[in-house]
Amino acid sequence: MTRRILIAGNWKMNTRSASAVELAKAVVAKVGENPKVDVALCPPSVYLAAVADVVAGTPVGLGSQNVYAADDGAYTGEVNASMLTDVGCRYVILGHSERRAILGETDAMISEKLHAALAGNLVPIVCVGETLEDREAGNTEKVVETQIRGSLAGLDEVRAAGIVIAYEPVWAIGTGKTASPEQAEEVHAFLRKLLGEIFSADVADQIVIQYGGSVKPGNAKELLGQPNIDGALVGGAALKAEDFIGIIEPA
Ligand code: G2H
Repeated sequence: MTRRILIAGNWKMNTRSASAVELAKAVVAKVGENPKVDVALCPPSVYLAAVADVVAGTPVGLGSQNVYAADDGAYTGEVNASMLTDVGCRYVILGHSERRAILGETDAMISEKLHAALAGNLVPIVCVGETLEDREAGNTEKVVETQIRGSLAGLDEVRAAGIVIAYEPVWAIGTGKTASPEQAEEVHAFLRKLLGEIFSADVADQIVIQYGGSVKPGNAKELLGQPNIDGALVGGAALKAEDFIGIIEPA
């Protein structure tokens, strides 16, 4: 098993140029030169270049929160994978539940983005997760399976081994309610088994599956201690360097 923990900060639509640079500098300084885990920062796209300057030559990776699945052309307002690698991105978050819910992203759209990201040498972080309604109706596994099968459609085994999945139960996002380590592990184990069925057990064993949803210093260690939880996608707690570091250090 070669999985390495990945802690990624999803800054969502927060910060300004000065605070983005300040936050990135504080994280870089605390992470040091030889972290035990992989670390990435995903600022708003307008600040990618500024944060890229800060993380260049350090172990901290850069990620985008979205990508458009087309080559250059008449797509007003959009940014493609080639542009993201050009400014120094290594990762791209795809299908975050906020984009699914607010911007109407579907599994088919996420699958197109996934293929564009991989063609552009980006590591996709594909988000899946159920709503409270889904969970209470006993549909968690069915919902995440549909999202996984749809979002990863057409993906081959070789490329699958290099992707990242983020399990983010919608009811735990920004609500302060975290899935218990047991609740999260149950879904992560299901996802690993599902990935084994779609690809192979060997590929499933290599795929990093992050947990996301109100991760903070106080709950990270226990979550990350679960056998199938390989990292965290962190929102609110990634906006304060000391909180973000408090998640990375014990990981
Ligand atoms: C889930 C997470 C980051 P938060 O959206 O992707 O945000 O940690 O604020 O729940």
